[in-house]
Amino acid sequence: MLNIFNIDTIDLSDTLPLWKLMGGEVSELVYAKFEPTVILLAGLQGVRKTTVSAKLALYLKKQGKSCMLIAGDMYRPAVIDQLVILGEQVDVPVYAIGTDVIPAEIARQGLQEAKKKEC
Ligand SMILES: Nc1nc2c(ncn2[C@@H]2O[C@H](COP(=O)(O)OP(=O)(O)O)[C@@H](O)[C@H]2O)c(=O)[nH]1
Ligand SMILES: [Mg+2]
Repeated sequence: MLNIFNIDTIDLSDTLPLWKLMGGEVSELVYAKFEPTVILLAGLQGVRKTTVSAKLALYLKKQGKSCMLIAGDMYRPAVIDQLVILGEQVDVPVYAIGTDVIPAEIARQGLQEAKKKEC
């Protein structure tokens, strides 16, 4: 039986293209030459993207950066609330406009807002 909790026992050969695409190494954050820097977290459901985004925002805030979180998931309203709550906890603004707009448009509007607020 496959032990999903021990990565050493899983044959990753089938997933290699994805690993190659995403990169397997840890690297420094690269900031954009012209602000704002946009960081997109991509991954399967439950891999901690939302949690990490709030932790990352807190980390960046402590580095003296101003940042904004954008709630781009239009399919699961609860995760918008999740990000809003986490944003409150780390005291970082969250751009959320609900579930009626497609993610690309949410990102575009959120970026516009971030620029306006000089995030
Ligand atoms: N126990 C524990 N749970 C965590 C941790 N980080 C995230 N979670 C929980 O794991 C679940 C999935 O995380 P989430 O950030 O929502 O994943 P996403 O679907 O990739 O956005 C949520 O219920 C989180 O509260 C952690 O460090 N410890
Ligand atoms: Mg999420």
